[in-house]
Amino acid sequence: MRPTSRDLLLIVDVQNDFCPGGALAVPEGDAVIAPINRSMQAFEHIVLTQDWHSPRHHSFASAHPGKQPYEQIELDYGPQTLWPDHCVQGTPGAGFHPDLHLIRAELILRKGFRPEIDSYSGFFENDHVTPTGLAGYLRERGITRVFFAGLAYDYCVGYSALDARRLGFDAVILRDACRAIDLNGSVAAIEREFTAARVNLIESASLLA
Ligand code: VGL
Ligand code: ZN
Repeated sequence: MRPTSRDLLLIVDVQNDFCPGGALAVPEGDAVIAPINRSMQAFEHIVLTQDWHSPRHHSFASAHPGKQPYEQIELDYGPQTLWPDHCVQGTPGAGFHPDLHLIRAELILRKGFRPEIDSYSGFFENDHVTPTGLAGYLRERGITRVFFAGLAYDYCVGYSALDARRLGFDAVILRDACRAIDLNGSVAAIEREFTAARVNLIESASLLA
């Protein structure tokens, strides 16, 4: 599967807080870096997303007295899982992992900066209606298929891939270049949605074969 100029690699949230030692560490989060750096060689177009929260963001348990991380609450736009404080704007935890190759990235898209609303997807905030602008960017640049890698498989990668399909893009996840949080069956749940939405899963090695 050789990518063309109409394909783009979207690298999701490979930030210090999602890697071992970080505030919201994904198990083996840093294991995505080697396959991502290798996969970049196969792509003409590369975009990164960066989780970029205001201090006291409403997705943080610390913003809700009496609530603990990983509990779920209802916000105006529906259910929201509460997280430890993470990826706060300008902090080291919000930075990209130092081993990730950034040189060839054409765009860094920040998301989750509005204090009252979370944004798992790179395309829409968690109300599923407020766009980030990414779809317009991709369409203006003639991109028709998006390949996904990064963190976390069952949250920001998965939500982004599902939104890509809703917006009419083909979506392919590089499975070995992602790691999951796996909270309350979140991997099994999102994989059912991948099947229904025709999000494809491949191994990154098949890009360079
Ligand atoms: C993410 C939870 C909260 C992710 C971001 O990048 O998957 N997950 N914020
Ligand atoms: Zn976040």
